[in-house]
Amino acid sequence: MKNQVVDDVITYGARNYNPFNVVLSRGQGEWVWDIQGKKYLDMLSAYSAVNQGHCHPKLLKALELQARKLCITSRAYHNECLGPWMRKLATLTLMDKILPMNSGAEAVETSIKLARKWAYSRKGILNPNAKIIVCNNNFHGRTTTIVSFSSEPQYRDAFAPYDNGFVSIPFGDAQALEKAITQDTAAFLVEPVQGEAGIILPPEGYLKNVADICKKNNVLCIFDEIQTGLGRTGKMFAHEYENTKPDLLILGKALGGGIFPISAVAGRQEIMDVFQPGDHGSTFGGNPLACAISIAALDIIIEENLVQKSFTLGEKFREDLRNVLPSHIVKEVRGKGLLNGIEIYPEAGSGRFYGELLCQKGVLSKDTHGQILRFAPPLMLEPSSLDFGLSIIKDVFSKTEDEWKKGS
Ligand code: IF1
Repeated sequence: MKNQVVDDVITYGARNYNPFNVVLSRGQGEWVWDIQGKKYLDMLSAYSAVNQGHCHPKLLKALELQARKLCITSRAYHNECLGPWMRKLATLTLMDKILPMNSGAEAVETSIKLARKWAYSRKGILNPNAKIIVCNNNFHGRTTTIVSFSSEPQYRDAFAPYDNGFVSIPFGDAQALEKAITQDTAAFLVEPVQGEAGIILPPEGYLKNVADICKKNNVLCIFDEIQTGLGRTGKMFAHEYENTKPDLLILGKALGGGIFPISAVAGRQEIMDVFQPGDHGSTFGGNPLACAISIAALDIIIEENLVQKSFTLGEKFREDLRNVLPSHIVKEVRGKGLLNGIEIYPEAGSGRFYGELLCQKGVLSKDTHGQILRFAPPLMLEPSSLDFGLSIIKDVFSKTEDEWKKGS
């Protein structure tokens, strides 16, 4: 497709993304339309940022009302929306205190700073020796500190020098955590389901085990639920599956309903209280517009029962596909709630190829690490829309890349 919009991105844009050749111009609920008017089922949801569905009327109303009133104050002054939003989020997360930021990576950085200051001021670790344990194949964002502990060469290698305050262990192995802990360990940072790594589920009991190990060793347990939180995995937070709780919980993405960036760290008082005025901040963090939108975004998840929907429709997604996808093409269908992955055998074709074919046939998804396609639709999708998606997925995975290319 020749198109000026795409040409301009190619001409003027930095080349850090390689998008599918589709220009999206409109969205409603689980559906998006391109500039030619073609309709797609959005099964990527902007990497899980639109759990509430595109252009939700309640979000638009909150946006408009607040935008007409006051958008930004900075934290040098109070605003009317920050307090109510903090109260709502603290209640929902069962945490004492909330710290607002904008992007997911900033909230991860915030949790790292909290853990380090807690380690020096409360645990008695000698500055600058604090270490944070992370997992192989993690994804926590793109800042220089965060990519320092990425195990993905493309995300890390060209961006040295690195921050050496991190130690990496295998994901899903609670014993490895126990072994890795030393006197200098401040915290353990983990995703309840590894998203970018390819929807990797830890063994059952893992989250509870690591939280318990952390507690026993006076190490902070930090769950990055930026992607898994707010209903995505069929619980409000993925850690609820194991009746456990972290010391610090990181949220982002759907916290802003997919229409405004807002992220947060929620945590226990004794950790959050290590920050004094001036220790940390953000120009936009906690702005009234973001908070007003986030309040509506959280209300929608609760009022529309999106957590239960995610659980039920997710079960359907996996059951339906596990029974029918050809076993020489699809290695595994896995996930929790509406965070799902389909892993393809390399011999059958590439994730990119299948992603493009899905897109041509009206289903948006995205490959990761070559062979895995991610499916994470808005949680409010109609069962009939899911059926449409499932039928396209079945069609697309009925043949190998070679068979599609030969037209057989
Ligand atoms: C990209 C994937 C998803 C995250 C977790 C922190 C962040 C993310 C668990 C950072 C962000 C993104 C960012 C986006 C692609 C994407 C992604 F492709 F990497 F795998 F979601 F599935 N923690 N995830 O998943 O949040 O600063 O971006 O707000 O970087 O291209 P952010």
